[in-house]
Amino acid sequence: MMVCSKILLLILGSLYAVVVNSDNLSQYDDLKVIRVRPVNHFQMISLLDLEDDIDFWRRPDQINRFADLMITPNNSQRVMHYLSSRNIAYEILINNVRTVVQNERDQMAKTKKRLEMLRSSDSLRTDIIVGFWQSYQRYEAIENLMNDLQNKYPNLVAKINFGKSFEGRELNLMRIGAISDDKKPVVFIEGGIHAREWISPAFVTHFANRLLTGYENQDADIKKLMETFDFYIVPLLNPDGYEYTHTKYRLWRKTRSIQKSSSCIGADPNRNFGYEWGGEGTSNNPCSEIYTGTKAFSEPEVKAETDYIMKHLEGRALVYVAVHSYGQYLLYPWGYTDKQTPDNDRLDGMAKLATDAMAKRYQSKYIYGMSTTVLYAAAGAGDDWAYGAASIPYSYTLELRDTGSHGFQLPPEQIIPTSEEAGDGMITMLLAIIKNDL
Ligand code: 0X9
Ligand code: ZN
Repeated sequence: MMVCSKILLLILGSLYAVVVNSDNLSQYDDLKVIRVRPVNHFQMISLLDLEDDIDFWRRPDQINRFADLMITPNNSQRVMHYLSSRNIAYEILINNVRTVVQNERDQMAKTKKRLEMLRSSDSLRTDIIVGFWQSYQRYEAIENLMNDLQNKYPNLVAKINFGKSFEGRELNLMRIGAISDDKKPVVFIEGGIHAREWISPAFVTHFANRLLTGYENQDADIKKLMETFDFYIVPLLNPDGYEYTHTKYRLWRKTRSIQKSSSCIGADPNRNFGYEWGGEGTSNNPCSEIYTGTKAFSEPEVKAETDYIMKHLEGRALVYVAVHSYGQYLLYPWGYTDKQTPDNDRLDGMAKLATDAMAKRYQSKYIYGMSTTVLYAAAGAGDDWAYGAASIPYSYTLELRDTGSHGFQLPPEQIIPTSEEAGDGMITMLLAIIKNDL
């Protein structure tokens, strides 16, 4: 009897583990990412026709420019046939997404072990913060980092709540800057709007820490930035989606809002801003990865951020940078039309300086330019809203590493180098803005 109930407990226990740990690796089995390059208008339109059913890791937009799409065992035959009947050539970028997810997990587990060992050794206790960027962190750890930084640098950091996510998580940002009697111009940095782009919150928090340690160590450039600007840094704008990528499905992009009209979940928060909402490069199909949401600002995360900027930072915000991945681009408006903004030369000049700086440390090549020219048209994104509606003159989208070999699953050992080079670009650009404008 005793043995029977033990066995029953064991069975129930393993069943529980399967249910709870539903981010089963087998769901990534034989998912492939292929790269296609449309060479004429017909091929381009044919690819765009696939958009509502297929997860485009990089959207097709222009002839001769590549697009990356993820195909599943269910649709691969159909897609291959579709491509070959239209003479669209492809190459395999990731042969099995499962392997990439598995590698990422293994590496994160190893780092976790190493850090646990470090934690137990007293002498190294103070260096623990360094471990934060050796792996990708969960929502709670990011929250704790903000608390730790605020406690460590009470005169330089304030953690500020600006709303709640759809599932009720707190949305917090850090205000960072040297104390000043004057109202300083603001640099607003938005991280983690797309759930699966894990390098974004990692870089943004690394940059916050770089500002603080640089100021503490009297680094002249950083001192200048900290005395000139107030930084408002949102590490994770889409915590619901982000947590979902850690627990259920690594490749989730959107928010997690429940839709009245569909069983599909979430909207693309970077199609949900109220500037040219619903224009080019968006979808009104709730199942699409680029779903606009039911109306502009329908997503509480986007609403909270934009309300905060309008209410507290209007007229002061000088720079807005939305941090994404992947592709290595520094983009500026417009993203909804191929017309240039009146500030094109200024935006372009700063982007050139930043990308030159980003190449210095590790020779990483970042392409810069207007969104619609170098990438694709996508309306309702944060950068267009910041420039067009909030009148923030320097508005950018930074797409971090890599150029496709790992895509969203950038290996954790690249967190620090990526953050270092991106930080170099930010610092150079902000110093140039001070020289030019203030
Ligand atoms: O499509 C997006 O939202 C961004 N790329 S991502 O692969 N991270 O999803 C690019 C947005 C560029 N800005 C505009 N189109 N306005
Ligand atoms: Zn993104």
